Amino acid sequence: MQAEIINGKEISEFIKGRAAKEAEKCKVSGREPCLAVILAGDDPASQIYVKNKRRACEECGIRSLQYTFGADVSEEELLGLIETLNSDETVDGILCQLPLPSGIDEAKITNAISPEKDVDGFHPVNVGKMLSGKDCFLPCTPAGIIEMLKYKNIEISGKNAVVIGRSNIVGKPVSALLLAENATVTVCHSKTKNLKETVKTADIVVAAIGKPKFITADMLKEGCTVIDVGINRTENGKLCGDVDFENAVFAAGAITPVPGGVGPMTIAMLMQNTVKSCKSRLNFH
Ligand code: L34
Repeated sequence: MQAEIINGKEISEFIKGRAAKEAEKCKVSGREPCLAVILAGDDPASQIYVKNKRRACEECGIRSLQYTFGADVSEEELLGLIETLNSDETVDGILCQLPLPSGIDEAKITNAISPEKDVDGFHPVNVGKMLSGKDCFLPCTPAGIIEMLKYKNIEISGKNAVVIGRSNIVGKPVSALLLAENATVTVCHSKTKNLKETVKTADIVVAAIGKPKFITADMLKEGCTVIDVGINRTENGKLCGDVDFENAVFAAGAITPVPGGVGPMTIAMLMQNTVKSCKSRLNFH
């Protein structure tokens, strides 16, 4: 039997629709929500993602500001801009698209963004709050994954979730969020000895490795849910995930495609976070 294909595009439209309604309320009671995006360097993928973010802002009635720099931008320049945006009362969200050009200390930049405007949820204050289950900005990709599972009524509580990858922006935070939803979470990474056997135990697999088709059908437990976070480009420019979709689709019970899976969810959650920030800054809930 073929797995149900989880349509991230469709779910993201639902979330953006909800964000748009909230954005309209903000506008009525004060001003439009506003997101400032900083793009530095010439990573072609980043350019696409930032363009998609800007388009989503337009769809949701969120004002968007974009600041573009070359790969030769200095840390001081970025820190100066962030300081200006931090103290601009009309700016609700600030994000600096990663990766940054080499030589720039990503942590230093991330930490400079005011936690109240950190719609990426990357600031240590928000990471700490997330880990202790407090209200905060949740990182967009991990939050989008949880949202997808809930939207599809896929049970998380009591299930075995195996996360492959331990990055600060996906692997670690998605593990924390799955744990908060009462999953039994295992995190695999490059030093994991029995990866294949571990993945086989998973009811929910989150693949965030960055290697095309790393997760193959034979690793999956029949009927499991597969969330593919990878976006890899093949030689001919085609997008491909970390999961061998064509074969995994016959082993899994539900699976996300690439493109049209997690990517659009990341952007929808960013819209939700921006509106959340605006609402709290306008003092209504
Ligand atoms: N600061 N840096 C910061 N915040 C983020 O949340 C991100 N991320 C990741 C990379 N760096 C970041 C994103 O925005 C990944 N990411 C992201 C955003 C959007 C899409 C993919 C990744 C996306 O739109 N994906 C489309 C395909 C786009 C394409 O053609 O490449 C999809 O359907 O998956």
